[in-house]
Amino acid sequence: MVRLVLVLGDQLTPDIAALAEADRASDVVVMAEVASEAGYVPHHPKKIAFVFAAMRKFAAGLEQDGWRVAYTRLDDPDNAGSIPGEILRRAEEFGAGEVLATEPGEWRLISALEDMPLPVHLFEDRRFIATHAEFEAWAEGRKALRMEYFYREMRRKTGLLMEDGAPSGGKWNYDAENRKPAPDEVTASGPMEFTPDAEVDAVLDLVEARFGDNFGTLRPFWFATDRGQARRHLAHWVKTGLPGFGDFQDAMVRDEPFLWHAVLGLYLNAGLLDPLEVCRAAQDAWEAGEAPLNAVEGFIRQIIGWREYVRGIYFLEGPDYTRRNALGHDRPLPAMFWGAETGMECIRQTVAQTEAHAYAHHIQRLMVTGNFGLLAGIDPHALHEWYLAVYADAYEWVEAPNVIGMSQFADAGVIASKPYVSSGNYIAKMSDYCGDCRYKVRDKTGPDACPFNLLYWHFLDRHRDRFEGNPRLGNIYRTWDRMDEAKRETVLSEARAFLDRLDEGAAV
Ligand code: FAD
Ligand code: DLZ
Ligand code: SF4
Repeated sequence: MVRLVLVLGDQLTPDIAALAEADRASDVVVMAEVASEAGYVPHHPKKIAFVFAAMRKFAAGLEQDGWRVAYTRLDDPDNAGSIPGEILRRAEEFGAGEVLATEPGEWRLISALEDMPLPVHLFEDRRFIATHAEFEAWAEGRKALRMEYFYREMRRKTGLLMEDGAPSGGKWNYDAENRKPAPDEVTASGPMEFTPDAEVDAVLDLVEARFGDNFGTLRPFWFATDRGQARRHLAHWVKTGLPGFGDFQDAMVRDEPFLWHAVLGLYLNAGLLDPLEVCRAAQDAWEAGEAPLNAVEGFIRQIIGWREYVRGIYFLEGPDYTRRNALGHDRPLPAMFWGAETGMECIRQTVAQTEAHAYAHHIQRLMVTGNFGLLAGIDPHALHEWYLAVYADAYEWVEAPNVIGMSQFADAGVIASKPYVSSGNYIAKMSDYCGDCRYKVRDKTGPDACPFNLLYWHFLDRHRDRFEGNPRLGNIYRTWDRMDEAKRETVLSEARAFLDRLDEGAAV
């Protein structure tokens, strides 16, 4: 009997579980560009174009390898509009009685597949280092699920940067040498850019016609769209970006969106690159003396530590995770997140480059937009949907733990031991944004006070009951309490006035 083999837009890996279980002589691969996936949040046009172009090229590669592929384009008149709809249509067309699928990275699609009226065999996604069972076993009985300990397990499992059972260089973590402030000169050359070929161009036209009104600039489009290009980008970055990766990992520089960052998340998450191949390329560079250990360890930790850890949390915590709201925040997302005018230069820079490239680096996501969202009490679900829409590397399994957990503390501390909040000082130290801002980062109150300075205390004050006892925040509450009472009242009333302006939809 014919079986259908489902390959989703972020499963573009030749030996993905469902393909590995299938028989190319008799089974039919189903791939579909569908309105439901392209529209469940208003994805950035560059992200949609990347997914569709990479899907088309991957399907062509499968056909060359002898697979029968039933590929549906978005504008096919028979397009059923959803993944379940396409499966049913193709099952009827080919007389198929069952489906082989690799577990999707989102509860929404997992339950849609489980509810299908024909048998769907879901295979665990093997592109990750930790299996679900391994993560569950690690988490079992622990009071706190801290990434650092999980990361050490992953080092031992993969053997990356390990010598005779001990970490290379004698330390597990070289972060103390990383995270320097913004440099005077940016010497990294940025990601490798690829000129669209005719096939990619056709996708761009389609995306422009159908999703041109979504937030985000489609052209120039420069992403890699197949494995060969993604590997060339990786090799380029290992040479030009990796050596400076650790030092300037947290720095932010005006009009420099990429700095030394890898811009690999979108390729890893779609399946064009494998996490171990990427880590081995970094390790090889260290062994060849081409990159320092602090950079290579820091990078490998992001991939086999953070990336695996957040995935483990997503599946451990269950389908309600994106609805968590431990702090009861309910303010709507401000228009400046969609590009509306703002005097806050750090937000303007971060949103403008997000609009242009569907990219912002970690510290911009965490300490600029995320920090603002948390301090201002923005609804975490609205922020979750925003992050899911605007970044080319965003899929729920990786985005939600970062937003709901790490950035918004909406999971009540499953991921973060304290909320990632800061006043304007942190942004001033790590970036050159403040010099060009309508606000003054040194002003703690008054008409020009940096909004982060006001909102920081407002946040701590309104959540005092929850955070006062946190050992990492105790000193900060003591500083606040030592402040003159009149000054504290001025800070809080100016913060409230700022939030009122935000609620009125005024440009801030
Ligand atoms: P680099 O900074 O060069 O890091 C290398 C790689 O490490 C990344 O490509 C990524 O695969 C991995 N990595 C680093 N940090 C993390 C992390 N915290 N979680 C998972 N992987 C990590 N990452 C996504 O892949 N998709 C998302 O939707 C996403 N949303 C985020 C939302 C918020 C609020 C925050 C704070 C972080 C988010 N991250 C997300 C994590 C991180 O910011 C991105 O992986 C990174 O910025 C991607 O850029 P890069 O490839 O240049 O990464
Ligand atoms: C992100 C995305 C988009 C924009 N479009 C499609 C699509 O048309 N067809 C498809 O199979 N996958 C798409 N994807 C990726 C899915 O949304 C992704 O598989 C789920 O979010 C699970 O991670
Ligand atoms: Fe951002 Fe405040 Fe600096 Fe302006 S002064 S760029 S709002 S941190």
